[in-house]
Amino acid sequence: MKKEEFLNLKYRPSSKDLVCLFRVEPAKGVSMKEAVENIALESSTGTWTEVKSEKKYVEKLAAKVFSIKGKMVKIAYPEGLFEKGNAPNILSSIAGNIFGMKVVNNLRLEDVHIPKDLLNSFHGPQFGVPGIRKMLGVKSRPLVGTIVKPKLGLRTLDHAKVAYEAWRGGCDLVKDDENLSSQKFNEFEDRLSRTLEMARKAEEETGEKKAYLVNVTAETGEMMKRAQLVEDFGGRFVMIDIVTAGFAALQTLREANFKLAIHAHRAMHAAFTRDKKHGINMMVLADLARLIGVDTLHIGTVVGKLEGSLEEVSEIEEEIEKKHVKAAHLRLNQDWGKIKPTLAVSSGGLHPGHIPYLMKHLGKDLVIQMGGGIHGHPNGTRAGATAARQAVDAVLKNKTLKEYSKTHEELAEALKIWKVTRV
Ligand code: RUB
Ligand code: CA
Repeated sequence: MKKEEFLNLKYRPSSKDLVCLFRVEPAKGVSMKEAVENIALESSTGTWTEVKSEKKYVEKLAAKVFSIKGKMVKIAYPEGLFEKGNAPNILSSIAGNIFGMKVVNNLRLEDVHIPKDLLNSFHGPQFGVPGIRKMLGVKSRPLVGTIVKPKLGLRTLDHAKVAYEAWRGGCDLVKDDENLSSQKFNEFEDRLSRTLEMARKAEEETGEKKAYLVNVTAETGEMMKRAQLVEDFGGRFVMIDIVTAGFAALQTLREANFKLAIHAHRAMHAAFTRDKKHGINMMVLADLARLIGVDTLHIGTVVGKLEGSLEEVSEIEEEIEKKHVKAAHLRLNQDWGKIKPTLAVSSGGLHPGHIPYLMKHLGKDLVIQMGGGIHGHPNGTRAGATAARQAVDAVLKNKTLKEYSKTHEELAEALKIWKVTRV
């Protein structure tokens, strides 16, 4: 097949096509036409030269560049190019060799639209937003979570105690940090049993449901053994670092159908999502996470310690939480059909003073998660968790944090050291 045949601006994608939105910057001396033809062929059926082994029937599977607007390019991929229910396989085509091609100076995969049959070959979240709310008995307010800090180094009993204090003070969720697995100072099984014991104690004392998001990230076989332990010990949740563990591992975990919700941490994503010209937009990672089936996913905070604009973070939240997603700034439309919504998590550098901003811009279907912003409270973890819940209550009661802190001591103490972000 000739290179030119991979470009057809008259082509209208069918409902069976997977569509990708790319931002393309051709290399010096290379035309846009040349660059996009090469992207389409390398990411579907072609290679750098025409081959004699080609058959007429292969042509039907060729990708087609059908829209070029400035640097933004849309390519349609026939569904038959992909194996159903195989996330790594999809990525090896649409996010594979093309990033290293010499014909492009920069190339970024901004979004992907997944056709119905391919979509339905994945599990999607087991619980989703309604399932998580039901599990925790929280109807409409944002959930409050924390990460046990120091992120590494705490011994098991101290870890469990910090978790207890956080739940007792008002956290719904307590999670491990992304780099805690089963190090010598805090081994998995002992941590799991001691921390779940504390969750139960906090549940009895507060009358609220509590969840421990224990990190099962490990070599796949080991990860599965750990997830099984969580189920056996009566846990409700596991967490996994979806980028470092990989999409295949995530599929294995999801498709085992443990009676456990899956929390997705995205550590390492910024190595390929941060550069606005090259790599992969967080939107694509969010699509894959929902498709494979995580129940909660980190999406960014806008105001916290890590990078991400309000526009980007809000668009990602819509992508994972809505049933019908309209095309936007750097987003393609998507009908999620039967796939449940994933609950968005804002985390990273947050404290109670950020809560009015987060609830105004990201709504109530949100986990507000703070590590330093709870354990750094002048009176300790329990007071920190209480201050976070008070900040949520203040917003729900239409009060400013300043007003509410007059009658809520923990919040008042928090606001003495951390400022309120303007809404
Ligand atoms: C939270 C923390 C998490 C980040 C990850 O700790 O460091 O690992 O949320 O980033 P703290 P992201 O609340 O003390 O900052 O959520 O952007 O993936
Ligand atoms: Ca998408």
